[in-house]
Amino acid sequence: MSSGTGTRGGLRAEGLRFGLVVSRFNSFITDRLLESALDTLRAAGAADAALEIVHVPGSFEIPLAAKELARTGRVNAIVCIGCVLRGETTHYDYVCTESARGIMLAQMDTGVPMVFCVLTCDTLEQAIDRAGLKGGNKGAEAALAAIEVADWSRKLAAIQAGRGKSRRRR
Ligand code: INI
Repeated sequence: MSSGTGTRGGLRAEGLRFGLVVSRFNSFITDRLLESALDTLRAAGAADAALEIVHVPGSFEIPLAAKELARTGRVNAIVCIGCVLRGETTHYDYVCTESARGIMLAQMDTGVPMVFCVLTCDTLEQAIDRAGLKGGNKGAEAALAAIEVADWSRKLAAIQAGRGKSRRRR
């Protein structure tokens, strides 16, 4: 049980705008994640014109594209989609780490919420399970998270703008 007031994001997407930054690497997986994210956003009420997709070569390139998209001021939240599969070398670790860190830095720098839909899997089977088979589809989950954070971010920005006005009146 909790008491007091709270700000909670809703799960409706009318009037919200979304960016989707998608890696082409392992596109067999990322295409499925993207389709599921788009279906979920549309089902929640997002207009097609409110969905902006940016394609990048690999997950390593997601953070900068997300940051640049955020800076346009055209989106309320960004879904970052990629799939990194472990290989024989340590390349996997660098791509995963920098993609996650870069996305976090990009959202903290810009103030535009970004959700992490970069699968980091040991095997292709694990990725397939998370892109529509056994484990559901992480693209849909990420889209719901994006709607929620976009909504509360917009609500908190409105509160801050209201405070700014009342301070200026004093
Ligand atoms: N990028 C991925 O998104 N997934 C991978 O599994 C992957 N592997 O295995 O190499 C990958 N590498 C490419 C990387 O993201 C960059 O595009 C590349 O290093 C150029 O900067």
